[in-house]
Amino acid sequence: METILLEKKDRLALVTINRPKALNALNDQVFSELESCFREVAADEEVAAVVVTGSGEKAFVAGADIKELATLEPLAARRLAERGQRVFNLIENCPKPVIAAVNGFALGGGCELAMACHMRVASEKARFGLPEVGLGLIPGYAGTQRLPRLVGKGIAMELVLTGEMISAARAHEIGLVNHVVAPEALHEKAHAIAAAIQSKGPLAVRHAMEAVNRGFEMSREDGERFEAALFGLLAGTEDTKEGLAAFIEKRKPEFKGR
Ligand code: CO8
Repeated sequence: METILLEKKDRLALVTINRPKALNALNDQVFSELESCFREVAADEEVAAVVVTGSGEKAFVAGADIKELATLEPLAARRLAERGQRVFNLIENCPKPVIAAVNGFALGGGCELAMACHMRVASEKARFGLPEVGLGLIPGYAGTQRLPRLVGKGIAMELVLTGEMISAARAHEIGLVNHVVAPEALHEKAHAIAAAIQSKGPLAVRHAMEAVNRGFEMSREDGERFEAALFGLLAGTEDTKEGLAAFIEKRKPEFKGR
């Protein structure tokens, strides 16, 4: 892979979008490689969590590659949007928790990529926005769908219609990011969240993610039914028995992922 760096260490996969000269803009190659990368980490039993970040000091991802967009006919543009949505859905549905470590500009497709991750940690230097309307476009990688779900319809509408760029502090205030930290503490914070998750029962983590993700798109009643079904499934596993026994015996659980 040329545009994505994939490093694995201590059960954590670090995925770095690596086109720093173009502020890590998402072109066709980035999408292909991002897709392969997420298929690999999803299938790798040694990987328990994933952190996604951008290469260089300046940008997480400054959006879709505008030079590539400028050449597109309507049908090709629609196909490109659908393909990007598919890849971002793959990230959202990754069975391992995916944390965006937003180190700089997260604009347009970059903000949409961060929103497709399960959690977002931002450097104080990060900037967020969906500036597409200023280019005569609209967000095309599900930004119009994920942003209102994260921050509410009114604030999402304002950000989408004005294309305004907001600070990390404002992103935190509206619930777009979970934490804002000093730039030098960004990876440490993302890794600490990943480590906290890694210490828990892996099957429970996977089912909890599925309950939140899928339940979010269902009616309340269906979501509760789905949660109860997953709860029942888990109850038959060795991990659940181990977790409960460890509490009663006042010791640390040893989860095996089965
Ligand atoms: N695409 C391609 N190249 C880019 C992009 C981009 N999104 N952003 C920056 N670059 C390139 C610049 O062209 C420049 O290259 P060069 O040195 O060859 O001229 C290099 O990166 C550095 O950028 P700047 O000189 O502009 O750096 P500044 O520090 O002056 O500015 C900004 C940084 C503010 C981030 C500025 O680069 C900028 O505004 N970038 C564009 C941000 C943007 O509008 N993003 C949204 C793009 S549209 C989108 O994401 C749509 C998603 C849905 C698509 C659906 C599929 C059809």
